[in-house]
Amino acid sequence: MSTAPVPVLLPGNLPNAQWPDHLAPIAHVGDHQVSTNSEGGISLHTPPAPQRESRPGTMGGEHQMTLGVMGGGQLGRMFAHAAQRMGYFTAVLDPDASSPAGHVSHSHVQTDYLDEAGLALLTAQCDAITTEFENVPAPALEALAKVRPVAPSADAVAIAQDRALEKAHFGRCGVPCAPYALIETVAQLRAVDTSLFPGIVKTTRMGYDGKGQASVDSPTALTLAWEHLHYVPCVLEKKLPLAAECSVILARGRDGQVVNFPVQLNLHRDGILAVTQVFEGNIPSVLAQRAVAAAKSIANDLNYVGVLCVEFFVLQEGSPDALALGGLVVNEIAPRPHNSGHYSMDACDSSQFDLQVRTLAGLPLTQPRQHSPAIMLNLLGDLWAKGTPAWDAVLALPGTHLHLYGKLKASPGRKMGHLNITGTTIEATQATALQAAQLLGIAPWVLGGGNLPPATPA
Ligand code: AIR
Repeated sequence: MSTAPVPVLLPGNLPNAQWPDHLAPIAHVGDHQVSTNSEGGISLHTPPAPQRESRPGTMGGEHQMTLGVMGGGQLGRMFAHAAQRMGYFTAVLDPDASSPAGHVSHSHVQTDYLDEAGLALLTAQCDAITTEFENVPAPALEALAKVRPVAPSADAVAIAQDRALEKAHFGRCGVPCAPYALIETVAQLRAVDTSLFPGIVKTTRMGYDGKGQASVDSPTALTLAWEHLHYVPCVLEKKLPLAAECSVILARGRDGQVVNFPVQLNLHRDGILAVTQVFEGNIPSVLAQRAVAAAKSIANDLNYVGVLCVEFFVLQEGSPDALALGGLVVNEIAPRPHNSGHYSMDACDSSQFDLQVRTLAGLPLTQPRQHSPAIMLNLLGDLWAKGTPAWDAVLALPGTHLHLYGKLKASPGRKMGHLNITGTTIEATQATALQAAQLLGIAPWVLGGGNLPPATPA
């Protein structure tokens, strides 16, 4: 979708933004005009701008400047924190009354993502809007984009929401992914090439953190798995011999400028990210360069604006698949900051959330610099099984940075927070991280992942 040029959201340069007379912690959906167009899309007519109080100490100066986010989970919360640090007001749309981002924002529009009155209220409050969850329906972003700058665009999010579209995009960019087959019909199911077994069947839509996936080793298992997945469109991906998983997070501005974080080495357990290690030499530099180049081409070809994460599989050296595919294949993209980039909050001079704010507001981007080796441990709900974890003991370790998301309920596999560990050397960082893990009951890992050449200190 083409949008009008967007002004930089700086003091004295404010588009037609609005904010209710009195800030309330929860903004209720008010009496706003909304209508549905003939194609079933959503049209929003925002009310006229009320007079807004001048707050010279905030971003916007004479006007209050508000950045909005669709989705109120932890990623929205960390975006809100970063935005507020720079003097923006924040507004969140999320159906959950106790959403982590809703709790810390100036406004929480508590409606469904497709609720027209809720979307109208969000646009009335915000100068620009982003998203923190790729499962936010693309039509909602399209409707918002008719009235306000939205980044990333609904088109880019729609591609990231659908594994089939995503893989087609990788193909267009010339970035290899695992061999796969699309399964939308019984005929396609029957025609699956047996070279794809053993494989993983994944729903094309609405999956994250290992949800909507099953391992299958035969056509019979695939048929059963598809039945289990209620015959929704799926892809079957060949299981490749993996040495490791890694990701690249970049930020791309409206002018096409791209900056990136260093490659993150990721360890998943039960389909959920467990540990991220980021330091010089965490993966061989030739693969790191290839991953960064691939991520940039994926973002450029989408004309992407915002923070993008691209996840990769590193293949076992010398395996036939590695020889055929070049050692590294792209797995998927996330059109938002990513769990594997949380270390940037404590180990880099700009975090991924700082860059999300900058891309949304049209502020300049500078290449982030990592100043310390870092290891991130995900704090999943399982750690709360026997009560509150021993934070005091963990925080007594040097270079530990605790981030808790304020979720009211801990359940197994649910991301409740993360612990960043920074240090002066890779070895010291690893030693502290292992101590913290032991205190928390997180299983240890091998520095650098074990299947890659050992890390080489900078
Ligand atoms: N999220 C988005 N895609 C993947 C993940 N993990 C984040 C977003 C979303 C939140 O996880 O911040 O709002 C949902 O977490 P939960 O624990 O409520 O399922």
